[in-house]
Amino acid sequence: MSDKILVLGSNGQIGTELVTALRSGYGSDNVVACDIRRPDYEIKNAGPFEFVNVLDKEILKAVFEKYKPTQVYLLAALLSATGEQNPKLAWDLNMNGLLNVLDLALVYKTAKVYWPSSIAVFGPNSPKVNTPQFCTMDPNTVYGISKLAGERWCEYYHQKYGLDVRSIRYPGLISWKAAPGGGTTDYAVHIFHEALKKGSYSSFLSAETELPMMYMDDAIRGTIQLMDAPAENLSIRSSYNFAGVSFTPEVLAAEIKKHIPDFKLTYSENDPRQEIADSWPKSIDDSYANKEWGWKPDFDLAKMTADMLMNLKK
Ligand code: AKB
Repeated sequence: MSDKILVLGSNGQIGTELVTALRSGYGSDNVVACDIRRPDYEIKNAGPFEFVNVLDKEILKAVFEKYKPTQVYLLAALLSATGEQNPKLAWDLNMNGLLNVLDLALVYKTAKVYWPSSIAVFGPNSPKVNTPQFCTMDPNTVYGISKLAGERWCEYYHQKYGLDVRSIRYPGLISWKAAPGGGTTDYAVHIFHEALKKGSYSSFLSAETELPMMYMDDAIRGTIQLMDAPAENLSIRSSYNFAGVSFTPEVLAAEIKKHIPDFKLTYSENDPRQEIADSWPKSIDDSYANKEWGWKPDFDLAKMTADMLMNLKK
């Protein structure tokens, strides 16, 4: 039987690129993009699309019934900054969306489910440098709380019901194809657009705020690598630590200046996202991902910066 894949939340920053990558591996007709919003032209015309709200159980069930997916990627979520503006909606979407999908995956015997977690599961009392897979986790954003609870549910469905659910704790993701959707790490995408457009950028995070980040090419490759890994190699069914590069706004600006020498970075003060960033790790220890499914990032800061600027200029 050939694979049939549902990508729920296909229009977001990750979904836009994941759908394209999955379609090139599994064939366009076998990857169904699903979102509450109209898809962009490229995705709509390259393969099947369905309007799906993951909180609408009837519509979600109808899509499972129609396609009988062998794999489901659930990407629909509210991120850290937007989540703080609407905590109840963030909890509802991030938690009940996940439970709806896990339940239907059991009913329809979906072979594998993918659900993204985040570095937001860590909090002020987690170790900041090389944050380990297992440590104190006291997230203080609704997004982080929902991701940590979601991780526990994923592990629970695996242990109790044998569901093959896999997950990664994404760092901030940097990409040029689709905009990020309301996170604390978004400055690291905006900065590239503004550097090219205006030659300057005002960062909402302070000069020395170091955060774990990753280029989208690495994130997509790692996600598919985890989903392709033999189940018996995977000891973690909550979510894997996953590292790319770590940098501060100041260090990123210095790298951009190598391409745009007149680029100027300034800083805005009193942004609520600063407090969120201060509660997150600076860098991540991803040795479980490395040992169990061979994870190794390909893009360092210099390579990522050059690739971003080259593609955005086009
Ligand atoms: C956010 O900033 O909320 C996200 C994340 C790190 O999960 N990019």
